[in-house]
Amino acid sequence: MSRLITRRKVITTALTALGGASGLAVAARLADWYGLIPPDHAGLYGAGETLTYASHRLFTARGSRAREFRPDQISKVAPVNGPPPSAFDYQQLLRRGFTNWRLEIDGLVARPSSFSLADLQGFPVSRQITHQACEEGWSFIAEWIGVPLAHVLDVVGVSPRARYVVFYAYDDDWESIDMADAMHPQTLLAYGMNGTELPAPHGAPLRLRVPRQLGYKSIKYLAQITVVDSLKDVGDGTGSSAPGYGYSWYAGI
Ligand SMILES: Nc1nc2c(c(=O)[nH]1)N[C@H]1C(S)=C(S)[C@@H](COP(=O)(O)O)O[C@H]1N2
Ligand SMILES: [Mo]
Repeated sequence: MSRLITRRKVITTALTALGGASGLAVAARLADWYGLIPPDHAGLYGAGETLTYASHRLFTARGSRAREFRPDQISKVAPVNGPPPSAFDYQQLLRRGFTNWRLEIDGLVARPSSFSLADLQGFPVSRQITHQACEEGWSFIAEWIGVPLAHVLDVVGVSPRARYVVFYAYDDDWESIDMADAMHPQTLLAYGMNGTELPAPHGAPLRLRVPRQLGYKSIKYLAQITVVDSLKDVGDGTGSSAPGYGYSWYAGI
């Protein structure tokens, strides 16, 4: 018997097996129907990513939560990915303790705004002890302190047309998440970590925490947030810097 199995055959077989087991085949059709097509669907992960994204959104209980841990489970060591930006404007903000830093929020919002760190710290405080898993294979548990992104979006008044929230950082990294993740109670704009202010290498003065997705979605060194109805005309249209490095836009876990 020939051992030569085409790639197509392997993929079809795998999808059929998964589809039979968990309704993913149905998800493929529903994804199209409900517009649950990730922005980088034409890329490396294509159909596989569409199926994962659609099945998470269609079949996972609305608002399901990432696991939270006890204080004694916080990791002794928290590795870093992506050192603080070397750009002069960031280094100057850092030297001045971020007193001049502002988070700009624009796009499909009723009240485009500019928040200082003190403004954000004046909003309701949310704490979570969650696991951050890097796609490169390491992870750690830490406590994150911040304001739910949903609260900030409510303050600026998000348009009903909004479908994605886009994030820009001082090191040119950019990311986006859909409204389901943006409004999720565990999605934070974090300014604190393990009981202190956010250390510079972990994203000072403000980072995103999306504990239901892999580490790279939790973008650090935030500068600007833009609310959009489509990612087609944003950057290269793939929704994030991740696809450029071979990773998928949707990194749900
Ligand atoms: N702006 C920015 N955000 C970033 C990165 C980066 O290089 N730049 N790296 C990402 C990756 S790949 C991971 S795993 C996490 C790591 O967070 P940490 O450095 O606090 O451990 O940050 C993410 N956020
Ligand atoms: Mo990562």
